[in-house]
Amino acid sequence: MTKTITLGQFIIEKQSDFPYAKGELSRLLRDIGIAAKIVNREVNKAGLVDILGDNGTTNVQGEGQKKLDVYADEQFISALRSGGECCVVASEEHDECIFINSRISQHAKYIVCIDPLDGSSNIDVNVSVGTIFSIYRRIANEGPVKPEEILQKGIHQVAAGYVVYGSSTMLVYTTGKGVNGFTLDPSIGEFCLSHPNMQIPRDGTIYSINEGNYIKFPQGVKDYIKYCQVEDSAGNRPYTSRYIGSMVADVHRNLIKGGVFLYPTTSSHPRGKLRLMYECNPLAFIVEQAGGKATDGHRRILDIQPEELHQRTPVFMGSTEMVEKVERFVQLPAEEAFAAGY
Ligand code: AHM
Ligand code: MG
Repeated sequence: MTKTITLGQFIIEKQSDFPYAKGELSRLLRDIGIAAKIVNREVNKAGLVDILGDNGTTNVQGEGQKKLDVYADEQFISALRSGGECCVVASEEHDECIFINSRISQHAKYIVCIDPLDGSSNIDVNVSVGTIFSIYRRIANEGPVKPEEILQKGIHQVAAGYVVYGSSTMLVYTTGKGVNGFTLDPSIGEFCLSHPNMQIPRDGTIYSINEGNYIKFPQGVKDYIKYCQVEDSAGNRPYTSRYIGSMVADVHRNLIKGGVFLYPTTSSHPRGKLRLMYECNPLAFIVEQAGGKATDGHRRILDIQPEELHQRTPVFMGSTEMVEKVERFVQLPAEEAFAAGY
């Protein structure tokens, strides 16, 4: 019989990867894991209780919030607050950062950026949603947290992860030493190691994009879509199109099967739609750690200097070969790209 390794056990085992670590990051990850289980319980019974529907408030992007977004946000913030290892939380659901000023967190070293419930338009229809988180270490050791400590580039993440609430619930995370996935076993209420050392295939045949926005895409992206649809048996084209509309679920599938996820600039979102700090950076860190690539078409996502908390960015992430091909289409005029056989 194979031995079951729970998330808690795994985190403790891996603490020795960081000789200087005193267990704070491990406790932080454990706190996030516990909050994820609580949110999972509510997401699972979303169809049963009167928790569905608009909450009547809007978030900073002016989008309608669902009640479960609010619930998830409260659960994660409360877990981080009571855990004592986090000094600042930046959440998609709040205009400003939340500074945690409690007695137990006065020496807290970590900053957490989180999208508590991503893809929330899918809740009402029983389709996968997710949580995305990103963890930074403070630059200073003491004193009030400065804006530059929060607006760090993605390359400075010390850990990142996501939870996908799907046909099963999984938590996937990295601390910069590979990617590991845990599936929630509801019978024991524990995340158990199910996907050790996840590696994204170098190439793939799945492209994930909201093609309904085709008319609004930059020419290079339109050309790439056409490239995906052209018949070429040697190159396994036409490719398969898969778009769930929950970034976590789309990226998770591509991580396992190989593929590329695209959310480019559009004429209605000229800076892209997805957020750098708590959607693109953490998923880019995971995709890179699994051997893939994440760019905005020109720059590595993790190298972008954030200027504001809710900054948006275009994003192309997934299997290295596919992302590099997208980049060539985005960077070259169409005729040149086709002439070059991209
Ligand atoms: P949300 O944070 O408001 O849920 O929006 C983010 C989601 C992503 O999960 C998903 O990839 C994207 O928005 C879908 O957007 P669209 O409906 O424009 O395709
Ligand atoms: Mg989101």
